[in-house]
Amino acid sequence: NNKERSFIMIKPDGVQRSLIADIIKRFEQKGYKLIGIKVLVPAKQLAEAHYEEHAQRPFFQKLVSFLSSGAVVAMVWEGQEVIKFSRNMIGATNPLASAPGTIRGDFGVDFGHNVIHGSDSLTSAEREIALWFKSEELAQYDLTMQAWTYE
Ligand code: DAT
Ligand code: MG
Repeated sequence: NNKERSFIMIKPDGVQRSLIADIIKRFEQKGYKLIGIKVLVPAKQLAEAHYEEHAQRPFFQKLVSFLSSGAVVAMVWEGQEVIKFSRNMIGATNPLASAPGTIRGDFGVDFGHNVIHGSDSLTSAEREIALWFKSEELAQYDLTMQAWTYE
């Protein structure tokens, strides 16, 4: 279904390294539709809620302070299989293991600073979108280009 939505976030390292336009360009050129976007410095509480599944992991505090250490670009992208496919575009969690051509493979070097987040399932996409966006912050509109993206 081409209404599937994923939560995609450029992390503080990606913003500081001027990768915003490059990353957005990849999603836009793929044919996905941007329906929500904002820049914010996440409060620690929001960062903790975002990564709650990792609360018991030894790297949790470091992860949360990193995410709230600077501005992030939080986005919602819509399109067919966008959750699974954007994970492929993003690449493996460890930038050293992520393939060239993926966002982490092309732009990242170290584990904690891996440039971007993308939801890993429908359940986490729904949870993360609701955590970061109010429903009125998500735009409903038609992209005429989509008649050419989808057959
Ligand atoms: P992903 O971001 O690919 O969904 P994840 O959900 O397993 O990966 O982990 C969330 C973030 O936590 C990840 O982007 C980087 C950090 N992280 C994961 N595993 C780690 C580890 N073993 N050591 C340090 N940081 C780690
Ligand atoms: Mg994850």
